[in-house]
Amino acid sequence: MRKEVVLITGAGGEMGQALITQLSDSGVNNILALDIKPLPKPLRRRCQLALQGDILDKALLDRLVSEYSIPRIFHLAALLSTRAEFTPEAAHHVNVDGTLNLLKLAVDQSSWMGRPVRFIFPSSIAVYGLPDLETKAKVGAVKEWEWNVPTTMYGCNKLYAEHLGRYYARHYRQLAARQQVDHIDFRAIRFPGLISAFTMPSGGTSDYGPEMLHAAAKGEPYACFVREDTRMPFMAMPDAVKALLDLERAPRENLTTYVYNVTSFNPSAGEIYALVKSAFPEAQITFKPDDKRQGIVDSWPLDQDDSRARRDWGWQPDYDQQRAFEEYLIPNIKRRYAETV
Ligand code: AKB
Repeated sequence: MRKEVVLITGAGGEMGQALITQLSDSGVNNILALDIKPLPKPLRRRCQLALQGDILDKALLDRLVSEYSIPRIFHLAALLSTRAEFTPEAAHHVNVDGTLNLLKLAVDQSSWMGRPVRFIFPSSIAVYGLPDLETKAKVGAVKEWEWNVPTTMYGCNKLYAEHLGRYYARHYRQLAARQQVDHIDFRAIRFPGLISAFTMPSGGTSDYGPEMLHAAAKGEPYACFVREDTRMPFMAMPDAVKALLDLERAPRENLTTYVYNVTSFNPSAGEIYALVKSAFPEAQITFKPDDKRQGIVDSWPLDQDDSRARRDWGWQPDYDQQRAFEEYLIPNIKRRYAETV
């Protein structure tokens, strides 16, 4: 018999690490972690199996189908927005072809198990694209169906992957003599920028928030690559994991869409600076906007309207801005770097 596992791709990324920790703390002991890089040792211990491998490696994915029963997939692997602009075609491979491979794996799994596979997909604020700052200020919090005209390869990839998920969930092989629907129970969340106390992002464009904070805690100088008045939504990592798990647990009949915005607070870069400075008065932070990366953040909305998530599956963040900084970020970051100094 095949062993039942929860598959997490991109397991070594920021969200993957936080998700593995939360799942294993809650007693889940059958995690199959997949990442292109080796998983840090403390996390490996929390997984049934930690595989180093590529989501583009179809032979590897076929092997997983033959060896494991996989009713739940958290497909987190992606190349983020800044990195993707340096190698757009490679990003397309990972973000789109990789997702297609995972959707196909889910279809195969579902055929073997005779029930739908729950497929949880983190999408992003990057699927939105606003033409200029005037429009950004005017539209405020965007709804899921508005301004779906991304300017980045990553944003295009995430938006298309959402459509692929919807297609596989509802229309897959629609001309087949006996179309089998309900292969995949696809659920996606459009996240804002994320801030973790324990890990650092890499390759994203919302990275200025966490970078400013971690640099201050380490006593390193930091030049913020966006203007002080730049505003976009952020979320503390525990809330991001909570969103993934809450949506995963939500009864299907309550869900009215495949894709949900979630958000919690939306500080300007100057406000993040003020919060960081009050916790670390010695922080050496300057603002040195990079026009190109600035342009990407300027194209993202200043807030996301998450009323659908609140209505359909009771979404509610635990951390507003004050609680995120005072109770989660600052104390944990101080402890973390005090231990390593
Ligand atoms: C990025 O900056 O690319 C990501 C995102 C907003 O999805 N953090």
